[in-house]
Amino acid sequence: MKDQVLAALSGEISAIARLLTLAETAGEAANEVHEAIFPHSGKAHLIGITGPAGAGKSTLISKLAVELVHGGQKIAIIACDPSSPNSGGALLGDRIRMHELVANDQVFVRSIATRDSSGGLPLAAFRAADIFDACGFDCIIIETVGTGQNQVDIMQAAHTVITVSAPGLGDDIQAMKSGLLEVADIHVLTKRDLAGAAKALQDIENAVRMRQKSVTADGGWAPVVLSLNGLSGERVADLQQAIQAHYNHLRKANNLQHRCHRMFRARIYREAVSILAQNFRSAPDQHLADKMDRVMQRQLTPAQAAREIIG
Ligand SMILES: Nc1nc2c(ncn2[C@@H]2O[C@H](COP(=O)(O)OP(=O)(O)OP(=O)(O)O)[C@@H](O)[C@H]2O)c(=O)[nH]1
Ligand SMILES: [Mg+2]
Repeated sequence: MKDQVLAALSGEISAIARLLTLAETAGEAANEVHEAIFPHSGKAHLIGITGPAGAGKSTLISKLAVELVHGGQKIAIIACDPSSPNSGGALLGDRIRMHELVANDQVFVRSIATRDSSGGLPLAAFRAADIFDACGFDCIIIETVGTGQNQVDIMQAAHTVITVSAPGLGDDIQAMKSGLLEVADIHVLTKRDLAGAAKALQDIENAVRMRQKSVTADGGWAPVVLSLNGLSGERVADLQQAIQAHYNHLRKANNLQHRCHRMFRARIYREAVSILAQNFRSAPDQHLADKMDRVMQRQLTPAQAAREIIG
């Protein structure tokens, strides 16, 4: 394992791929890899991109990655697949759309199945991000589908948070406004070539402006709203500039430190929840049955039973 870690740290692609596979399997080996890698991480720019299914995230990320590579950066893309029975197509779709990137050795695309029951981003995605970071990738993009609270929570684990929406998504945009507005640094409306794009952009701008009135500015960063066409690449350069501007902003004063606090708080919380769930699941059946009986007889509250089971 030590040799593999050293090979990966020196940038050897096959060694990186093996570590990524190991990191995805929950258990001792995954922990060992992560513990060896983590001290070498902390240099990359982590970008979280989220939005409703089919909004155009992967199409945009492909174009964005090409721009970033032209700017001299080495890019990793982590696409999270919700691994529902219907999502096989979406994952395959991502692979096809990102196909143009496969030939480019400055871009590494990795799909990760979201297996955890909460439906959120799996911790494995962040382990993967740490591996890419330690192994010399400058910029790591994590794509997740969704608009709910899980995404809001987990997106706090990125340096720069970007929402992607598109005309005609209606309620999805509403849902996104409620939570992600609070955490997103950049709001992208893609598919600006479609009817209704101007109105959808206006809606997002209004929602962002309302939020700014009610919340004190995040270290002075005013969220950017922009529209582009992910298929043709029109105005993708504007997004690249906004990302760079946000990163420059983070590097001023204590902003990066504040953001990193927020990032690790979100991650530690998720790790803690995962450990507790694991403890619960590994409790012996008999132990669980005993507690259940006592709850049924009103000798224990469910909360007392939970505390006794988790220990
Ligand atoms: N007209 C138009 N179509 C677009 C644009 N961007 C993406 N699309 C199309 O929208 C569809 C969905 O694009 P994806 O990039 O797969 O969207 P996604 O958000 O990654 O989808 P999931 O990962 O499945 O949630 C595809 O058919 C794209 O070709 C755009 O700017 N204009
Ligand atoms: Mg996608």
